[in-house]
Amino acid sequence: MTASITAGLIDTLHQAARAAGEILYEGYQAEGSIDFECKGSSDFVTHYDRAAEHAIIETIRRAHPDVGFLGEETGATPAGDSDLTVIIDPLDGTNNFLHRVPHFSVSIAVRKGEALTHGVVYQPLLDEMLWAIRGQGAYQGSQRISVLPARPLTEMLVGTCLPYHEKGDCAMSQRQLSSLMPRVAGIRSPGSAALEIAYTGLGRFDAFWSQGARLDLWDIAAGIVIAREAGCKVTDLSCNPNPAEWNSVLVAKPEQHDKLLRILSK
Ligand code: 2AM
Ligand code: CA
Repeated sequence: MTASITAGLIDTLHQAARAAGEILYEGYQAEGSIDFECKGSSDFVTHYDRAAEHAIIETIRRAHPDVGFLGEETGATPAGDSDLTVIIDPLDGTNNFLHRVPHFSVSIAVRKGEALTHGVVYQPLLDEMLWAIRGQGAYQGSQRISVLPARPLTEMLVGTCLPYHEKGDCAMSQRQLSSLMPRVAGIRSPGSAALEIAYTGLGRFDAFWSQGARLDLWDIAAGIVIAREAGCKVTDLSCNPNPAEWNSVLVAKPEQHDKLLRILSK
C-alpha cells in the first residue's frame, strides 16, 4: 500500500461515513416509528442500515474499485486486485436508533492481511469524526488524540456491551460485572461498541471490555485502530493476536490492562 493510496483512502472513508451518516440522520429525524425486521432473535435491521451500507460500499468502490468488503448487512465480497478489505458496520447501535436514543455510529475499518490499518467511527448526530491510521495517530476531526494519564481504579468509568435476548453468555457477563463493579467508579453500557471503544481512546471512558456479548468484527474493528493509535492496549481476553478470531475485547491504558484482565478473568 503506497503512501498516496493510504492518504486517498482515509478521505474516501470519511466521505463514505458522512454519506451513511446523512441517511441515518434523516431516519432519526423522520416522524413515526421506524420499521424493522429481525435478522435473528433481537438482532434488528432497518431500511436505514441497508441504505447506509449501500452508500458506504458505492462511495468506496468509486474511488477504490478493487477492495473487498465485509459488511454487517451484505456479508463478504471478495477483493479484486487489492489486498485490502473494508469492514463495515453501517449503523452500530441499531437498537438505540430504533428507540431514538441518540447514541449510534457508522463504523468503517480497513484490514490488510491480519492487520487493521484504518478506522473511522462517525457519530452523525454530533457530526463527530473519530479516526486513525495505523502508525499515524488517532484524531477527533483534525485534532490528534492520545490517552490521558491513568486514573486509580476507584475513579475509572468503564464501558461494556452486555448480552441481550438469546445472544451471548449472561452468566459470564454477570460474573465479570460482580467482579469489577465494586472496584470502579462506574460501568456503562450505552449500546454502540464502536463508539465505546473509540471513546476509550478519547478518554471519555477509562477502559472498555466485552466478552459475554459475543461482538462481531464489524462492531469493534474501527474502534480498535482508534484506541490503539491513541495509546491504549487492545487485546482479547485470551491474548490472541488476530482480531478476526476474537470473541472478546479489552481496551485499556497499558499500565491498567493486565490488572483489568486479571479482575475480569476471575
Ligand atoms: P448493532 O447495533 O450493529 O447490531 C452493543 O449492544 C453492541 O451489540 C452493539 O455494537 C450492537 O451492534 C450489538 N447488538 C446487536 N443486537 C443488539 C440488541 N438487540 N441490543 C443491543 N445491542 C445489540
Ligand atoms: Ca454493530
